[in-house]
Formats: sequence, structure tokens, C-alpha cells
Amino acid sequence: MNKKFNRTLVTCALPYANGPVHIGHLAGVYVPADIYVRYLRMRGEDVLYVCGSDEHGVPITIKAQKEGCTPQDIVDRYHRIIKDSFTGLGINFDIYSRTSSKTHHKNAADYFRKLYDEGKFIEKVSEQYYDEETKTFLADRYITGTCPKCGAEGAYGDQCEKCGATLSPDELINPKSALSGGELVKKETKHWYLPLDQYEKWLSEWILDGHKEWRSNVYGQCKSWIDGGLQPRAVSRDLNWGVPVPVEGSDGKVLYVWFDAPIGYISNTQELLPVSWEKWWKSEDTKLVHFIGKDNIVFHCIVFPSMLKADGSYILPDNVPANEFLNLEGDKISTSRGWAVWLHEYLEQFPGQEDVLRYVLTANAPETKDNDFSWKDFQARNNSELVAILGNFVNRAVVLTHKYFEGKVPADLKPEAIDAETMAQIQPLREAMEKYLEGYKFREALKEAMNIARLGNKYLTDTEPWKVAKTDMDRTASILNVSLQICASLAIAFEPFLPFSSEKLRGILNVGIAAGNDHRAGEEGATSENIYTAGEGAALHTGVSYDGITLSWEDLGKAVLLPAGHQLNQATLLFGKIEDEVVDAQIARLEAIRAEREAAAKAAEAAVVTPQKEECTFDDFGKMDIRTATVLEAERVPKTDKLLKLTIDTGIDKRVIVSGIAEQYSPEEMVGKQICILANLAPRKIRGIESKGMILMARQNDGKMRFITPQETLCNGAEIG
Ligand code: B3M
Ligand code: ZN
Repeated sequence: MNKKFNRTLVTCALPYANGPVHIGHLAGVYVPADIYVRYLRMRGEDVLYVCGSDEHGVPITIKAQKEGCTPQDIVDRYHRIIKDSFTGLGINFDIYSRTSSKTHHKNAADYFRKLYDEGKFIEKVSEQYYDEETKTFLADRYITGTCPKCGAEGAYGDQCEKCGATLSPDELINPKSALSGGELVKKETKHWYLPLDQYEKWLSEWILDGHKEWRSNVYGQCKSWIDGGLQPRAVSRDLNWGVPVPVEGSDGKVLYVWFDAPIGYISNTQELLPVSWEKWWKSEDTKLVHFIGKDNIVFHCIVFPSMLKADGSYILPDNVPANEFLNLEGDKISTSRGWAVWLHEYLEQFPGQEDVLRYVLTANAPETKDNDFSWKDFQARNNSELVAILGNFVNRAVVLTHKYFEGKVPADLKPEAIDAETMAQIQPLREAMEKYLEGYKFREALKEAMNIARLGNKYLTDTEPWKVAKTDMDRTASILNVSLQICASLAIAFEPFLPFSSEKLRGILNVGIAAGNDHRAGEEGATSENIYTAGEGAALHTGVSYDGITLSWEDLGKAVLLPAGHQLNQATLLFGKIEDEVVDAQIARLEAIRAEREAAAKAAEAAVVTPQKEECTFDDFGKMDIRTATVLEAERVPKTDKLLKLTIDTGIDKRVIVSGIAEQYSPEEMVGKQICILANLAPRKIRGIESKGMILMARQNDGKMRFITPQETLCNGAEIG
């Protein structure tokens, strides 16, 4: 495989260190990348696996401001949480560093400076919003105003959170500074731009002609960007958090977060491998693969490659297998609304069940379209796939071997046709898995692995060794031999997907696995802070062998992996059933969030006030005869939901008014109430009843209505005006 390549550099999108990692991130980026890396390592490939926290950008400064702490406090907090939670899920990067590191600051500044010196940027002065009070230029997020689309207050300069519209600060009605609340002025400021238009032709050849094999969602997005014509992009910002622009006269300016963050991949590699890093970034026989979510496509396929091209000494990504989005219980995952399942919380609440999450997120991966995570599906996939198929098969095979053969792999004494038939079905699955894994189709690859377990489970059910054992021990020996060989294949097939369970299974089978090497130890001169120390994170199975048996990927599907007489360990359950109460509690937590959100939306809707009507004169108003009156009798108008027939005392007379308030008031409630009426409204027939006048109601935008009543009881017929 990888004929033209001798090594693979895998990067994962650097998570923003302003919140923990959730299942959407995992399904989109980290779980697929981890499967890919584990697979390549099993095949003996040289792989470097790089990630880290993205610690710059405006949202981090806003969060710090809200919490009354520094941006550094924020990123320190989340960097730790994110890093530990990845380790907890068995995602062991060679390095997980951070963009606030010294190496990165220097590296990003040098990168900019080189392009600057070579004249690769355009310098442009433009007018930007400026807050006189705080003396700062404002990022779009720091500008708030009324949304031009839906009228909501508090829309941001880049987006209205109420209606979701993408905005520019110029579109906001009455824009104000979110920092000081004060008025804004426009002021000139200088920035540097990467002239993407100059890279358009090259990008078109490189991607549109040269990478037709990229996923259609990725290719399609690139095509629409390129076809739409590329514009120069600013690579600096007026902000005081980030990598300072390394050019004289650029005080108060930092590199745009999307300029420095991808350089973070390079910096992190340098931190780990200060001697040999260039081999990974500048050598044509290195295959570079970026795992990202779909909102990052333009940056990884258009902007970063243009930056690399502008420098000229770097390789370009061979593939960018971006996933679509994962929703949660039918709704978009949202950090700010708490609509998410956070990895660090999952690890706490589901100890020992790391692989269940890895399994469900892969089986449901949003590879070609958005997909949904639901707790019921999580439970069903655990109970009816992991427990009932994979776990059940392994457990039956091992328990029966202990029961009849003292836990030793029995010899294949009496083979029958069904054995060969079953193995013949399993044998081609390795190639199928390889094709899928190398083509970034992880869901499909997982299905094939599960098919091995299905075939094994069916084989046991069909051959019924527990019955055969009553009459034919030789045949029983063969059945269990075949079953255990399949178990050994499962330990190989599931290693990339379910590393914890696979390790457990190998422990039961008493075998090792050749899982390749990692680079976590770094090399001489490596910056120590972010380098893993021995024992940190889940074990990497680097060529350990037990009882002389070391399985390798190439063994998958072979008929004989465990020799007769090989001693097994006791069976332990690979997976446990997940009960209703457990998922019901998770669902209840989400339902509470949903209910709160709906109530807030209703309140917000109610608060929207209709615009004032056209002007009227005093005479217009004077024509209206508004008075107090009391309801004497009330009854529903038959066959209607909304109408009440009210008999009222107006002080002038007793009359009937038909009013559309039955949805808000029952007849009983109305009797005896003092209200206000428009007395001289021309009579109308409503449902055959003559209605003389109208009851005055206050009406909210959400449909809620209340009648108007004097502050204290007055005589009927008192004039209002
Ligand atoms: N920090 C991830 C995100 O959009 C962003 C990726 C940077 S990768 C260089 O959540
Ligand atoms: Zn809006």
C-alpha cells in the first residue's frame, strides 16, 4: 500500500480551547482519525499523529471577558480537559501541544515574516468599526445591534443567533460596541492579505483536476469556492490575543487565528521532533492527511494549501477526509445551549465503556451526510450488537473451551464442510476492510468487522457444540477450534475501532499483537512540556507477544492463528448491557434543556411588539365611545371554539356582545367581571347573534389576550378617554 509514500502524517483539527470536546467533534474528526492511525500502525507503516489546542481567536477573549479572567486562564483550563479526555478515549496523539506555546509563536511569526519579506502579501488600508471608549478596533463578534432580517436585538456583527442569518457589521441596525455599549465610528486600519485570487488557477488544477478522488462533499465545496472566484483574505486582525504580527508599526495587531492555527500542525511536529521534523513536512514521500469537520474545509483545502504553496518548501495534503455534522437527538449540537454530550462527562459517567462510544460514533459516522446520535440508538447498538453478537460469541467460545477442554485450544480433530464454508466467508473480509479503511470509509470497514462476529455467532448457533459434546468430543473440539480462530481474527479486526475491548480479548486469548510504533517519546531536544511520559494514556501494543503468539493485521481471516494446546485465560465479559434507566437519565437531561429553550423562545416571541399604527387625530379618537361595563351572563356560542356570548350592563342599557375570547376565558370566569367596551361600534351579526359593541383586550404577540379592567370597581357606563 501507499506505493509512492514511505510515511504518513495524520493531523486532526486543533480543537478551540474554549470548551470541552463533544461527540460531534469526535464523530467528525477524532474517532475516524484514530481508526486510521491504528490501522496504519498495525500494518507497520510509519505514522506521525499530530494535534493540539487552538488557543487564539476572538471567542476565547469574549469568554474570558464574560468570566472576568484572562484568555490564558480559559485556554489553560480547557487544554487540560481536552487533552485528558482524548487520552481517556484511547486517542493517543504522538503530540498534543498548544498554539500558545513558545515554539508555535516563534514558528508562526517566522512563517508570516518569510512570506512578508518575499512580498507574498498585499497590504491594504480599510475602514473598520472602532470603539472610541475602549480605543479598540472591534472584531465582528464584538459588535452588536438589531438584526436586519428578523428584528432581534443583540445580533452579532457576524451572525444573528435568533434567526441564524450570516451578517456583516454593516448590515446591523444601530450597531454598538459589545465592549463598552458605546457608539462606534469607522476608522482606517492596515492589514495584510493573502491574495487567494492569485492561487485560483493553481488550486483548480491541484484539486479539481488532481484530486477527483476526494470525498464528494469536500470536492464539491472546493469546486464551489473556486468557481465562485477567490478574493484576497486578511491574515491579520486588530486584537490583543494571538501571535503578534512580526512587522514594525503593527502594534495591537495579531495574526488571524486561521493563519496561525494550521501552522500549529507544523509547530507541534517541531516540538516533538526538533531534529527530523522536516522529513514529515517537506519530503514528497510523506503522505499528509488532514482530518477535519466540514466547517473547516475551506481553510484546509484552499487557504492553508495556498499558504504552503506561497512558502514553497512544504508538501500538500494528499487527502482531507472531512465529515459532515452529527446532530444530537434531532437537533444541532450547540455548546452555548448545552445541547451536547461532552467527552469528559461521558468518560466519568460510563467508565469502562469507552469503546461503546467509539463504536456508536463510527457506526453512525456522518461520512456522507449529517447524522443523528440518540441515546436509544446508543443503547440498542450496545445491547443488540456489541453485547448480543460480538461479546456473546467470544464468551460462548471461551467458556465452552474451559468447560470441555480446560481452557486449552482443542485440536481440529473432525472438520466438516460448514467449518470451511464459514472460514471461506471470513477470509475475504480483510481485503474488504483494507479497501474501506484506506478509502476513509470507516463505517463500512466497521460493518465488515462486525460481519466476522456475525458469522462466528451464527456458526456457533448452527453447530451447537453444547449439544454435540454429549455424543462427540472430537467434533466438539473442531467446532471450538474454529470458533477460537475466529475470535483471534476479531481481536485483530477490532483493534482500530475498539482498542480497549480488543486488548481485553487478546488478554483472554493470551496473545499479543504487532501494532506498530509510535513517536510519543519524541527526540532529543524535544520541548518537554507536551511530550508524553511513559505510562501516560492507554497502552500502545507495540509488538508484545504472549506465549509466543503475536498476531498481525495480515493474519486476519486465516484459518489457524492459535495452535492446538494453547492455554486461554478465563473469560470476562467484553461488554455489559446498558439498562433503560441509564439512557433515560441522559434523555431527561436533554429534555429539560429543550423545555427551557422552548420557554425562552416563547417569552422572546411574546416580547416582540408590533409597530405603531398610523397617526390619528384627537377627533378620530373622540369618535370612539369607550366605557366601563359588567358581564352579567356568559355562554359559549354553540359549535365554535373561540366565541363567548356575553350579556353586559353598560350603564346605558343591557346588551349582547359576542367576543372571541373563549380560548382564554371560560364563561364562569367572565360573569361578574368589570371590563371596558367600545360601545358605539356599529352592530354586527356573528353566527346569527347580533353583537353590539366590542370588549377591549390587550393582545400579546404569542396570541395571549387579557381584558382591560379598571384598577378599582367603577360604576358601569363611566366614560374612558
Ligand atoms: N480550531 C476547529 C473548529 O473549527 C478549529 C480548527 C483549527 S485546525 C487548524 O472547531
Ligand atoms: Zn435575526
